Amino acid sequence: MSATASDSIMETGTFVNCFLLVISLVIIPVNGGYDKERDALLKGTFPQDFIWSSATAAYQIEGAWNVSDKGPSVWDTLAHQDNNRDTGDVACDSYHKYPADIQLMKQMGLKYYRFSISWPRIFPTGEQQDGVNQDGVRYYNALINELIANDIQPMVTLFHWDLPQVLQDRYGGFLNNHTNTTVIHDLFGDYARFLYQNYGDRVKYWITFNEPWITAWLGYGIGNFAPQHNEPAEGQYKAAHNIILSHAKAYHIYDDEFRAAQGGQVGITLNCDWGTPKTPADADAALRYVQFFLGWFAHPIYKNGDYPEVMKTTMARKAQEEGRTTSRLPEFTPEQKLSISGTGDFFGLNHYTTVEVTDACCTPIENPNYDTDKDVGTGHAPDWPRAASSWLYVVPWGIRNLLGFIKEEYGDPEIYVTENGRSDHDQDPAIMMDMERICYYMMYTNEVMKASNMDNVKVKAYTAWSLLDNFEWLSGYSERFGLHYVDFNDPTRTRYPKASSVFFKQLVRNNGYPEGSEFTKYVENMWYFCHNTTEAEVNGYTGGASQISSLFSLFLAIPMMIAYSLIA
Ligand code: PNW
Repeated sequence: MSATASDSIMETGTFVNCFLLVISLVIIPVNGGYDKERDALLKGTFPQDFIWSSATAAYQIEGAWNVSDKGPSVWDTLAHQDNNRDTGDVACDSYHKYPADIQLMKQMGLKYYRFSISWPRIFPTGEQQDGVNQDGVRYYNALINELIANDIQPMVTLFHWDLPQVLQDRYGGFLNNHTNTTVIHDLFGDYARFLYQNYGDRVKYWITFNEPWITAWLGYGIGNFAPQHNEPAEGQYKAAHNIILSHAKAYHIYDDEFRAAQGGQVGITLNCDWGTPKTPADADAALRYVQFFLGWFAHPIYKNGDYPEVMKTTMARKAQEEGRTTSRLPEFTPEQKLSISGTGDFFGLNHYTTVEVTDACCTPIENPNYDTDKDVGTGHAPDWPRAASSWLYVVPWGIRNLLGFIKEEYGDPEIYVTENGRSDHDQDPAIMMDMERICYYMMYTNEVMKASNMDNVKVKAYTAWSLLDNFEWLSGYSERFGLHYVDFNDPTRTRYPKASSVFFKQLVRNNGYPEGSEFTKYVENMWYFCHNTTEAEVNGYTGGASQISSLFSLFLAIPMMIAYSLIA
C-alpha cells in the first residue's frame, strides 16, 4: 500500500497544498476521507452464535467439467468458445481435492462452508426424466460427509450460474416464456426437491439462487456473461421474473414436503452495491438505484410479492414515452404475488462495493436498457481505493448503510452476509502478504459489527469470498479473491495460505474485536494505515512513533511469516 495523496500533501506542507486539502474536504464532506466518528474502530464482539464462513462456487473451483455423465453448462460453453479464454475445466480441481479444502477451513477454525451444487453434474440435461448422474450425486455426498466429519456445517447454493446448456437450448433457460406454459420453474423445483431428498438430512441451510441480478442483467440483458443473450431492453426483466418464480417454487417445495422432517432454512442470496447520493439533491436517485438493484428481487420476496413501487411507476412512464402498450417490467398475477411473498427464512446478502449516485432524470428513450431505466448516473469518490476488479472500490461504511436499509425496508430480517471480499491481480511474485485484503476484512467486518451491535441489525453470518483463488468468470485467473493461493500452473493445484487467512483465523477466534485482546491491539495499530491515513492526520497528534513502525507487531507478523515461508 502506498502513501496517500493526503500524506504527501501534509509532508510538503505548503500553503497551496493545505489550501487544496481544505477545499477538497469542503467539496467532499460526506464520502471523502477518514471520518473520525463514522470510521472509528468499534471494540466488542459479535453475538455468541455468530456464523463465520467462507464461500466458493461449483464452476469456479470444481473442474472435472466432463467427468462421468456431467452435462455441459452455459459457462462451459462460454469458456470453450475460443482458445484464448481461461476455462473452469480444471480450476482448483476441488472435485478431487475437496478434502484439502476442508483442511484449510479447519485450520482457520471455520464451522460453516458455503458452496454450490452444479445442476448439470446432478441432471446432465437439467431434467430428471433424462437421467441422473450417480457419480455427481456421490461427489456431493462425499463432500457433505467430509465437512460434517470435520465439524463444518454445509450451506448449499442450488444455482450459482452454471445452468445446464440443454435447458438453455430447449427452453431459452430463464427466458422461457414467462406468460404461458412455463417449464423452467417446475424444472428448478424438481432439481431442488432432488437435492432436499438426497442431502437435506445433513444440509440445513439452502440458498436457491446466487445473485439473480447478475444472471438476469449480465446473462440475459447485456449478455457478456453466460448464456450471452443480448436483449438489454427486456431480457433482464423476463429472466428476473422467471428466477423469482422459480425461487418461490423451490421454497414452497421445502415448506410443504421437507421442513417438518428436516427443519432447515431456505433463502436467496442477493447482491447489491450501496448507492450513496453525491449531493443531498441526489437522495431520491440513490434510493431509486438501490430499489432497482436490490428491491427488484427483495421487494417481491421479502415484502409483498411485487416489484418496488418506484420501479413500477418509472417503467410505466417509460412505456408511455416509448409508445408501448405494456411495461417492459412484467407483472405478477395475484396468485403469484401470494406465492412469492415471504419466501425467505433468511436474507442472503453479497456485498463488495459502493457507488456515488447522481440524478440523471430523464434519459433518452432510444435503445432503453436497465442502466438507463434507473435515471441515475454512477461514479466514485476520488479517494476510494480500488481493488484489482475494475468495479470494486473499497468503501467499508457502505455495508453498514446497506444492512441498515435492509433492516428498515424488509421488516428486520435475519441477514446472512454470504459474500464479501477483495481481489488482487495475479502477479509475479505472488501476493502472499496480502495486507490490503487484511485491511478490507478488518474494516468491513468492523462495520458489520457496528450494524449488529450499534444499529441492532440481525446479522447472523459473515462469509468471506473466497476460501481459494479461483476462476473469476470473465476475468479468468487474472483476479484473485482467495484467502489461500492456488498455483494454476501446478498440475497438483497445491493451496498455500496467504497472510489474510491467518488474520481471518484470529478474527474468528476472537469473534470480533474484544477490548484488551492481543488481536485487537494489532488491529488498533493497523487501523489508520488501513484507512490510508495516520493518527496524526486524524487527531492532530504530533509526537510519538509513526504508524508504520507498529505495523508488523510481533503478534501477527510471526504467523504471517510462517504462512509466507510455506510457499517460499
Ligand atoms: C460475485 N460485477 O459475483 C459472485 O457471487 C462470485 O461468484 C464472484 O466470484 C464474486 O462476486 C467476485 O466477483 C460478482 O461485475 C461478479 O459487479 C461480478 C460483479 C459483481 C459480483
